[in-house]
Amino acid sequence: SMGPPDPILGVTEAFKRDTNPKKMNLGVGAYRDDQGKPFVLDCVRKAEALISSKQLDKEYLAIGGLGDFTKSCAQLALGADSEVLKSGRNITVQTISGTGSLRIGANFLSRFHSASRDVYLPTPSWGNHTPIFRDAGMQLKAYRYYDPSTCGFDFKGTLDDISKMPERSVILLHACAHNPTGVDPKPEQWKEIADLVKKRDLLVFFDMAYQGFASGDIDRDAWAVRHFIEQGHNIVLSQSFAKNMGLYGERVGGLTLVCKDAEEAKRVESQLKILIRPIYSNPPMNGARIAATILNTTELYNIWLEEVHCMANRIIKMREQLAANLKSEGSTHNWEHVTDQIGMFCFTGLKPDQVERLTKEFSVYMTKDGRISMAGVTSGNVGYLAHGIHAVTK
Ligand SMILES: Cc1ncc(COP(=O)(O)O)c(C=O)c1O
Ligand SMILES: *[C@@H]1O[C@H](CO)[C@@H](O)[C@H](O)[C@H]1NC(C)=O
Ligand SMILES: CC(=O)N[C@H]1CO[C@H](CO)[C@@H](O)[C@@H]1O
Repeated sequence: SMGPPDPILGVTEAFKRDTNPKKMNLGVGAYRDDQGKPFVLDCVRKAEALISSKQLDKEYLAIGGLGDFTKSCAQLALGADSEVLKSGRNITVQTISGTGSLRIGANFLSRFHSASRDVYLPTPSWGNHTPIFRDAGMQLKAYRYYDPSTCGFDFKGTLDDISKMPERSVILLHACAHNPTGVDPKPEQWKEIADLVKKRDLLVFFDMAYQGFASGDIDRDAWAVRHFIEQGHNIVLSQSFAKNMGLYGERVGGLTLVCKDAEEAKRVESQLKILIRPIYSNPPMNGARIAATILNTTELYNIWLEEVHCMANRIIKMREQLAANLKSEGSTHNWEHVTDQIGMFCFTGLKPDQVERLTKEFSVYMTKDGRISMAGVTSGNVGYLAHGIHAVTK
């Protein structure tokens, strides 16, 4: 029988059919420059030129991927002076971007985490988390995360729900720039969450798809991940380079497991290889070469830091302009959450009927939950967007 279309990609289809010259696609989460054009980072172009000049071969990579890449990938997340890396109790495999890394991680837990197959997702979470874990054979559970009444973090609800999770369950946490809400815990709140998670003896699966994209600072955005590790949590970590290097279609990611010791890391590595081999044998090399070159070449690395900072800043600026324009349109609602939230997405709080009107009357395309991709907002269209939002929320 015919399956239903993908909810997010369906938004893009409808957008393409619309002939209104003012139309806006705020559905898909891909960065655009202030002209609304896809953006290829300068450090990526330079890395490509460097790679091309070396005339490298196209032999298969190892099952776990490119060694230069996995090494730099783990260092980026954990910090170069991480105790975990120094003691060798880490294992990182290159994966097919964040999705592939979540799925390999989910398959691994489904096969080996015999203590529990329950995985707790925040409500709401990235739409793909549910089928990823379900198809891997995990049992889906939920914990409170977002408070619709404040468009902010439901800290009490989160703590209450964690305190009731059966011991040794798996909990999925968004490391930064929570998708779809843009709502992150503050460091003090992360500390309490880490303590409670420890008390419940839960296994933490961090999804870090936006390192650098939230604050513009890669270390600040990795704070929660590093804090949990310092507190003795042996985490599972998914990383994606889709957003922070703009390598969407190259499919570059990493899956890291922090183990009890180097010996356990070796055993985990052996099983990850056994798991990956019958799925895709070995990962693609081009994007991993690009990312590894950037991460391992001082000049390109510094350009990258600057570019991540610029992308994050443009989004932060658009949030400010959207809130200011709503005010000057005469909206009397509280739009503070627009600037409080962080990362690629803004959870506007618009109701489904308001979203429908915004699409029908203003050709502004977004997901039904009221999420807009701030990356699709520019200085040229932010006024039009504010006008439309005000019109449907008066
Ligand atoms: C929370 C979250 N996790 C993972 C991903 C994975 O994306 P990709 O597979 O393109 O790296 C995304 C992308 O939108 C995301 O928002
Ligand atoms: C652990 O990290 C170190 C330092 O980054 C790296 O050299 C090593 O290859 C990693 N180990 C595994 C098994 O990935
Ligand atoms: C700038 C940088 O990170 N260089 C590193 C690239 O990789 C080699 C080999 O792993 C290191 O020795 C360099 O320090």
